[in-house]
Amino acid sequence: MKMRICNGEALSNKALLNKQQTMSVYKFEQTMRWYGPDNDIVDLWHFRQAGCTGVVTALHHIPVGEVWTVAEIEKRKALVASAGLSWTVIESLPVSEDIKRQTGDYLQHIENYKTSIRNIAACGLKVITYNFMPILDWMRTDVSYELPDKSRALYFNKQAFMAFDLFMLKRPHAEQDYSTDEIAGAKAFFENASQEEKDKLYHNCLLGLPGSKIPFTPEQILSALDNYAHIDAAKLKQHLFYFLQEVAPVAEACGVTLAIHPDDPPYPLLGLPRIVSTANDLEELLQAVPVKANGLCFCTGSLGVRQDNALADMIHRFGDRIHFVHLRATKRDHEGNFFEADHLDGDVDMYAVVKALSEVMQRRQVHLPMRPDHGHQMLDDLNKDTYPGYTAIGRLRGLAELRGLELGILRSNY
Ligand code: DNO
Repeated sequence: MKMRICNGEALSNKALLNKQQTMSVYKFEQTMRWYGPDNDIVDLWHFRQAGCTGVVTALHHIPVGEVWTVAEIEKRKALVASAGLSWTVIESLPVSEDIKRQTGDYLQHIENYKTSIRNIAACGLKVITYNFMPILDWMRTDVSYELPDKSRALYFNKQAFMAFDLFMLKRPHAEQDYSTDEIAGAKAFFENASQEEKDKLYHNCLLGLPGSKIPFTPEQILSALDNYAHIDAAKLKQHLFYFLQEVAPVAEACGVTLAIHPDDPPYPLLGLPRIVSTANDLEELLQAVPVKANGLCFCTGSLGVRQDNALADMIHRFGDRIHFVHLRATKRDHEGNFFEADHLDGDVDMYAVVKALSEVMQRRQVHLPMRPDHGHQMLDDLNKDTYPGYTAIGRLRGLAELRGLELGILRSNY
């Protein structure tokens, strides 16, 4: 009789099936991001139809730095519940620029952050995602990059970005950040681009933060950059660790976990420091405040842009502190440009990633919330005005593939 190994025990296929049906198997809690009732064209019920049990959302209407009240949190929670879903993760409870720079009202903002954490806990929510990227969140040079199958993806072209920085934004001293060859390449790129291509690049690079469709103006970016003139990576780290020392114990005490999102892309942009890009960065920030509440949002699309980030190893290494997972794959070329590939394609070894996460979940006996991060604009969504990366159909495809991958891994291992 053919035997299979389950948790070190040799079992027949039938015995294995019986065992799998009775034992607790820990798997992803499937979610998608929802931008809320006023901003998102994707209907809450569509998430359920895609197989989600929860959504990831935020109160984008509350200005950054202010308190999220219990009443506002409860209102959103009830709305999500009206479609039979739970509000699984907050993405994001944003950290103000004042906190990142330690200027102005930062102490008050930190107190407000603590109050929001307590209010979130009082409403029964458990995971808060945030990031510590100065000024900009994610950055792409093209948000409708046509793939061979005519679907559209997000794309980052280094030369295009340098051209934007040097010749459109005209950031003071930008040339000091690039080599002579890079500047020559960016110049050639710029000179060969049509006016339409330049306009598109300009618009994409100035796109507002997720949750807003209002682009930055160049003046806003330049003056915001000026405010970071004296903040290097070491200083920004100090600010992050100070923030964590203040807020993580509050989260720990009320049973909420904090999940920091890595830099996207994971290297400095526009001369701004980026400090959550590598395994060492993650190690340092976890050690700075060694409590469970100080944890990670493990985003494979962001971290995976760097070849030196060995994702499955990092999952094993930091597994105890991963509280939320974004699954996405990017494909890079030899020049460092990358586009967002299909979820099971690209440079991310998604099989190894899901297997490692699955092992972490069995060991910790938790169901980690996961969302398929981004998706291609495809089929009917090609004619809709959606948030870049957040179409319904592309994410539905991503989730379906990831769910199948996880099931295959679970059935062959447990
Ligand atoms: C992009 C997202 C990020 C993320 C924030 C978390 O699609 O993954 O915008 O939500 O960085 O604070």
